[in-house]
Amino acid sequence: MSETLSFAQKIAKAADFLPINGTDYIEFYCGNAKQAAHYYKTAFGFQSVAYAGPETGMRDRASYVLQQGKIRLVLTTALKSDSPISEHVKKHGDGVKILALWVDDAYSAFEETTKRGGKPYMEPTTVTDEFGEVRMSGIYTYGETVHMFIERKNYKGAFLPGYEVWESNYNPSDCGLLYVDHCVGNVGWNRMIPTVKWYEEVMGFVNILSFDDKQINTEYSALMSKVMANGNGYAKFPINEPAEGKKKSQIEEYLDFYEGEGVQHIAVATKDIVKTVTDLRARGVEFLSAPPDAYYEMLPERVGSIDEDIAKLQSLGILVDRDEEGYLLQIFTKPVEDRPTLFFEIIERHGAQSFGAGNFKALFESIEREQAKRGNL
Ligand code: TYF
Ligand code: FE
Repeated sequence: MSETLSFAQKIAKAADFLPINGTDYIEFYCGNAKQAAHYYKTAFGFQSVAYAGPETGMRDRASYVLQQGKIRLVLTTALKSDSPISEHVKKHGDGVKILALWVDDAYSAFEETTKRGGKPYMEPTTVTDEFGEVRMSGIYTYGETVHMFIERKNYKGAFLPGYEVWESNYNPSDCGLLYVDHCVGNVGWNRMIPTVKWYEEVMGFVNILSFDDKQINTEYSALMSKVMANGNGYAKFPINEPAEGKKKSQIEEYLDFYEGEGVQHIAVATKDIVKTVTDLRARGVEFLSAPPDAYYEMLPERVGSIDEDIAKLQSLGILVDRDEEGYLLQIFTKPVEDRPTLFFEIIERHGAQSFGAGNFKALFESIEREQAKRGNL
């Protein structure tokens, strides 16, 4: 690695034409949003927040808004086959359509990014109801994925104008998930350089970490990865590109089954990963298999002293890594759909600002075991 600057020094070099306060919401286009919402409540501990559909005057779709900590998910389904939502689901299966960013000025966000080459998805629009005003706009990023820019003045409604409060009598408890740490995109062959350039030029982001295929090459799972971040580090978008390996890269498997570029994983933070993962497992969330015993035997030597009990981490399959600034704990779910596409990462940071490079070998071998079961290696 060529890093001589700290993470903080690197992001300080980001441009300031697009101030971002964090992730506003992540919207999935799915085949059956009603059931998907039930899954994210039951399995992941999200809470019912808002609803839009025919009952609220939205004729062509139904959207369920869920929240846990600061993480807001929107699950949207089309009500007719003749809909861009249906087209999206037909091609990609259930997946992330929108990574929405909370900005101070949605009009200037659109202006600044489109004049630098961003492709418009939604012209700046002001929407109002009795609870106030929200301004929004959007541009395309990789594949058919979109970055929406959401400006909430003093909006007091449940989510956005058009949505009603969703009062549900089914409210499973939360699992301690707090905020979106990062969202990873998979791009096609030779698409890394233009995608990194796009985040630099259009969004003003900086590249804070890079891994090439020589650093990330298990037996089969060859890939390259570059992390793009904005100026305060609240928006972090790692980008993966497949690389040639002995067999099919996990990124290629994704591209084949998503039928294009898209969001590969959403990393969500917790302050107590042992409790969160214990809860999630009890609720039926499936995680990648734990690395071999040798991984945990080597841990004290590799990461030094940590607050958690290693035997406990091992029994849950939680991975550990360390960088100059501290350590992190992480674990990955299996894909949450039938297509081997989107999955989740649960992460707990103790100072470390990196992404678990020391776990790549163990992690990717675990991913390959799943790829082999699917016959896609
Ligand atoms: O976000 C990251 O970089 C880590 C590791 O296909 C990772 O979570 C990288 C690539 C990948 C799966 C996980
Ligand atoms: Fe990650």
